[in-house]
Amino acid sequence: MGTVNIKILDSTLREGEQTPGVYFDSHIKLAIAEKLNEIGIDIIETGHPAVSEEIYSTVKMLAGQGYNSIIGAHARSIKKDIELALECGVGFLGIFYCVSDERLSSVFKTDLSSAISQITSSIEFAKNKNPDLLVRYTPEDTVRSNYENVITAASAAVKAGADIISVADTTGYMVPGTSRSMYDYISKLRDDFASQNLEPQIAVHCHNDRGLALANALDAYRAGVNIIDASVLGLGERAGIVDLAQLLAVLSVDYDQNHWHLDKLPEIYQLVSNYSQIPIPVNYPVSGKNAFTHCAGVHTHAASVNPMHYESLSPHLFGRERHFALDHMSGLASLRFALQQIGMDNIEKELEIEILNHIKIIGQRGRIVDISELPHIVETSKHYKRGSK
Ligand code: HCA
Ligand code: CU
Repeated sequence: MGTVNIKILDSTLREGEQTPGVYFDSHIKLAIAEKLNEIGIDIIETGHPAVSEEIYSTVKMLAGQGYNSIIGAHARSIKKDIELALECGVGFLGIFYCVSDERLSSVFKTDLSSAISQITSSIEFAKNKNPDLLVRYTPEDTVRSNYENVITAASAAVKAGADIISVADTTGYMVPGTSRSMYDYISKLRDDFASQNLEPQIAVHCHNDRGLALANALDAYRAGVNIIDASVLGLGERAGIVDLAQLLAVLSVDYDQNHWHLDKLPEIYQLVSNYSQIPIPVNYPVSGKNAFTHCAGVHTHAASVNPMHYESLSPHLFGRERHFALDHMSGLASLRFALQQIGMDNIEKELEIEILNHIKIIGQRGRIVDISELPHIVETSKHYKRGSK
């Protein structure tokens, strides 16, 4: 099935900043939020105002930008955190608190019923101060916590005014098609709310410890979840969370959800990669340098006839171009495509072969020829040919 109008929550500025070594200065956060707003992201989670004064003022600044995206903050289930978030003028507040008996007794020295009264009074406090505020409650490590505790705490949260309940796979534990299926989890949770006449929006937050974050998010989508969390480059604690571009690609191309300006993705990936100092892996789907580059001669030949022979996603959808790599694998098809790109397509075959030899030699040394080198290689090959005769 899938939700008619799926919403995306981007957490690059909150979860993404929990990547070891990553911190975005306030003006970088502004630049990132601007791009997320342009892409058409529904909710931008911008940080936890209680962490520092700088984060507090940044969240406040972002909340005042008048974006279409709703600006959100993160808070523990504590009045002080919630007050600070409300002062920032956010439209969305994510409150989290664990519900596992073991965590509650060993870390918080409390029990479920006290935790629930703290959660409900926090939600009531926030809603009283701002009835328009969208409030999300997340039972941290939802999927590994005792289900009875989750449904009890989450139902109490909804009755206290929470609009959204998030299912957090905090440790990337779920595996599609097994007894730990996100599809089954979300379906059961929704049915158990419905049987009490409760109908909160359901969100999903999938960590990528097993490399299954996107698969689990899509499983949740199939089960009718309303909001999916993601971040640019999948940044986040440990192996991170769902990669935003990959998620939007599949939702747009394969599930006909066309709400986003996907052509803005390369700009935000470059921005986040530069300022997090985390390189985009070359073979990263959608955003990697090689994501739309064909290499082997057989591929480039077939792809130059019709790109769809070796592509199931069009680069143009994502503001990208198709490339044919020029290296030791290249054949005449790649070369001719590249020559066409630089407007040098009237070259006699003998010279083309000479140019290709040049390219192959460079490729065998373990380097790809950049298109900007090509005019110089053409010129050199002419002289090389003359010189060798
Ligand atoms: C955290 C953990 C969290 C919370 C998600 C949420 C998780 O860093 O606080 O509040 O919805 O993965 O459980 O990111
Ligand atoms: Cu998380």
